Amino acid sequence: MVVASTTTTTTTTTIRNEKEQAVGGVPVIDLSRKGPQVRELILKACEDYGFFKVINHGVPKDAIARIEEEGFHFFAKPASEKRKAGPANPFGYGCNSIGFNGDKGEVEYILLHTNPLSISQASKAISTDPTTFSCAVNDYIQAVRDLACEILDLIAEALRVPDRSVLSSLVRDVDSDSLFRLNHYPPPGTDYKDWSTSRHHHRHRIGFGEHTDPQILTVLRSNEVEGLQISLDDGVWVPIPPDPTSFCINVGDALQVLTNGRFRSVRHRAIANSCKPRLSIIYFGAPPLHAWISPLPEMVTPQRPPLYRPFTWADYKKATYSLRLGDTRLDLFRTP
Ligand code: GA4
Repeated sequence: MVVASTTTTTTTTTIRNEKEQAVGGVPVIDLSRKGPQVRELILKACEDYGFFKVINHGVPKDAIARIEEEGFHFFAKPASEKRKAGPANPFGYGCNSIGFNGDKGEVEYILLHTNPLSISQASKAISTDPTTFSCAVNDYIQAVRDLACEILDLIAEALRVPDRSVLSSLVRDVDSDSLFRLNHYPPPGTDYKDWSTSRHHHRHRIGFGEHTDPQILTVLRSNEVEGLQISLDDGVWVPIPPDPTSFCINVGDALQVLTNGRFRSVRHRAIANSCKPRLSIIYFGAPPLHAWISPLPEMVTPQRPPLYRPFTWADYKKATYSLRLGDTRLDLFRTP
């Protein structure tokens, strides 16, 4: 029997209808249960939510603990030290500024390309022990890439695509443009940067503003501090309860295109209201820059003509960086 439960938050609101039952939770899928049910559950979660949690995922505890320790160690350094690893252009250390078009958030981060050569280069500016840092990053990336690929293979099977590695091969490609990110959300009032911070406690202190992820599949792990929220169709923000033992998986824009709109790349954001620091560790599985992205032939029928025109991942990235965080960039690639 495959176990798919729904996460719940403690709420005083009475559950009145089916729609509200979804509030406060996304499906939780146990990956240790192999077989046809697991892929059907993943398929349904990608269609209905674009977001789900996986448990018994096979990523070694030790790989998670090592990268978490490196992350907290780095962010605890003085601002002047951290700045030596920045500014993020887009890679490196960034503080409050997201992207190049004026987006701001109560967050500091390290953004890296997953190519081992760029990791070893970047590590020199990030750590006084670059080998330990880059080993922790590389081991973690290897484990979560395997997880992402396992999920993508199950998705391809569930969609009855003859080549089950059609999606995972994009992410596994040596030229894959996959990224790795550490986001640190300090508690309100913390002086984590040189200039003064607002000490007012806003109800919604935005850590990372609402957006969709451009890539194929995102694998996120956070510590025990809440903050992640996803947006439902009716504009309701649903908090995703933190669970350091599970991974949050979400569909990216490229997978929405590949499935011809069958899967949803869901808007999400991070709120930084907690009195405890939140650390999220994120892997964005992406194709190579030269790869063409278009709806898979199996997803196109006379009843469901292609919703998007073919484009390369390089085209999409360019569009992504020319727009603001919250913009709906997929609209630029829709068929007339
Ligand atoms: C959102 C998802 C990933 O974190 C990211 C972000 C990227 C960046 O921080 O450099 C972007 C953002 C993200 C989408 C719009 C553009 C690009 C900041 C921004 C304003 C690394 C990504 O690939 O796209």
